[in-house]
Amino acid sequence: MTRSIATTPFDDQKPGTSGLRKKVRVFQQPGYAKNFIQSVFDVLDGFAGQTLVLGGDGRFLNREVIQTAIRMAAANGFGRVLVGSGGILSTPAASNVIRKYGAFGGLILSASHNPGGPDEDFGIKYNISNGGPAPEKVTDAVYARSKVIDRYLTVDVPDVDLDRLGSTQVGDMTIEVIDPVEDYAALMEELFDFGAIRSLIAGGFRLSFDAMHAVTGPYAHEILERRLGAPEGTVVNGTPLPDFGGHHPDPNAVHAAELFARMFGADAPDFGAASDGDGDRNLIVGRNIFVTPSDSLAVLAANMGLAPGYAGGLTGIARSMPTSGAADRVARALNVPLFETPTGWKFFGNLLDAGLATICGEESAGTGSNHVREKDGLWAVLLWLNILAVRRESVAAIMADHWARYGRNYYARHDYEGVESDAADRLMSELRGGLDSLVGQSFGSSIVAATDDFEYTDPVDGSVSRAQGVRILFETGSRIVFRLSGTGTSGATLRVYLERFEGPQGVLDYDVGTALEDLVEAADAIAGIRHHTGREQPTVIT
Ligand code: G16
Repeated sequence: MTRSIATTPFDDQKPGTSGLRKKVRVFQQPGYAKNFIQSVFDVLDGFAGQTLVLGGDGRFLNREVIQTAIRMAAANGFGRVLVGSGGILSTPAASNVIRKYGAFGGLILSASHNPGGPDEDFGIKYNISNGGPAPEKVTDAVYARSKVIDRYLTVDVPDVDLDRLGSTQVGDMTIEVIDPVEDYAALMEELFDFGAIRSLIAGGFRLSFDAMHAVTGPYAHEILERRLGAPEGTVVNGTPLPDFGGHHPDPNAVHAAELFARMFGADAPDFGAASDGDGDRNLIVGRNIFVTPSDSLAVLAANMGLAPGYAGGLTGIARSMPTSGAADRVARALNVPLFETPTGWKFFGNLLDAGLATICGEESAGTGSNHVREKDGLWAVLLWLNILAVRRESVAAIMADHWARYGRNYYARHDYEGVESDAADRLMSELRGGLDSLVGQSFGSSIVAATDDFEYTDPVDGSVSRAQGVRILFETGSRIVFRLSGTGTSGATLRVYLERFEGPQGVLDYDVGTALEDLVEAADAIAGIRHHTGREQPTVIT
């Protein structure tokens, strides 16, 4: 019944920061998704008879590729596939299912916060048995294989009914269609004090969660409204749609503008939050206050012990390099190590597996812990709620208290999206070429103390990742980081990360834009952003 189908390679199947992301039209080319999935299977060893987890964020093409992957998994010799009903599994829920059921790995179909629909984005990523994204050595091998692949394996069977829970057979392989929410909700109940959050909400605390018509809708309805008693309507845009209702499911001030308006408007709720396409990112907004992801990581780390799942304390904190140093100060106060990794959740996996870090976070709205091996949007929301339920203070009061204790890292990321790739490459290579001569130069009142191109040696397996972002460090402690995004699907996105630190005795209530004005000027002077990109302004500021 297994058929081997001849195919020819595509030359553009290099996984980026998080799996293979391309336009839907690219994935619709005959053989494109199949080549990639077969390339993944071809570089894996020892999965005969084992379990594969399958699910996605429900975007356009999700169901079709799930059916394809089921046939290919059967043909390649997997023993069992666990698939979320409707083809749905959020990224953190998939990570949990992989771990809980001892699966060999999983395929997660998502392009995360990128828009969906026939003219938008699709993606496939492979996660390994610890539930985390495949490390670079695996993704590099997949890319190498994709360049020479000459056949894929499949079976001729009808589509599996993804909307009926239960088991069926495809050849020798069992397919189990599982409830995508149940295992995840049970894990959240283990980690957090649902009783305390329920009584906070019952006492009149109001919250608003924007699921952005993406995967977290069903999870948030179940957990926030059914289990925690928040009134119906707390979750908005709660039905996953193949095109996310025409929006970018990217939880930031631009794409979650309605939530921002609600939280900064008259009669704002006490707490606002949102998640992205596949449910691994989070946005936290208090009444009249936006909490940057870097600050959120620091506050969560400092207060985590208030949640029952973390009452034993932390072993360490990890952040990606461009994430602000706010968490570093918390690590110092807690006397635990701080790990600085390149961008990409995959770099946290080894630290979490080795028990070196308990909480990890990134400036790109991703925070998570050792409960799974992915960042986790609803987890961050629930940890915030647990902290608020214990401290009974407003988000603004918690932030003010945090800054007064640790100081404040003013922080912003400026993205220049859709820049012509050659221009972006030129900008980066000129910047790299001139790094040494920058040291000692003044920009405004700031003098450059050091520069480098970030390099990371994994403390667990010793693997080295080079050229992970250019850092300009000023004598004042301010910092500018430049790197190109590894998740875009058209042109290049230049990311410029700006950070300025004020100690506990400094000015802690500047407007962020004003606080960073000089650094914005310096960034342009150093990298020639206007000159290379032709842009006067960033596309998005987060
Ligand atoms: C992915 C990765 C994150 C990374 C982010 C941005 O997030 O999982 O670790 O920080 O992309 O990466 P880049 O700056 O290269 O675009 P997601 O939510 O898109 O999967």
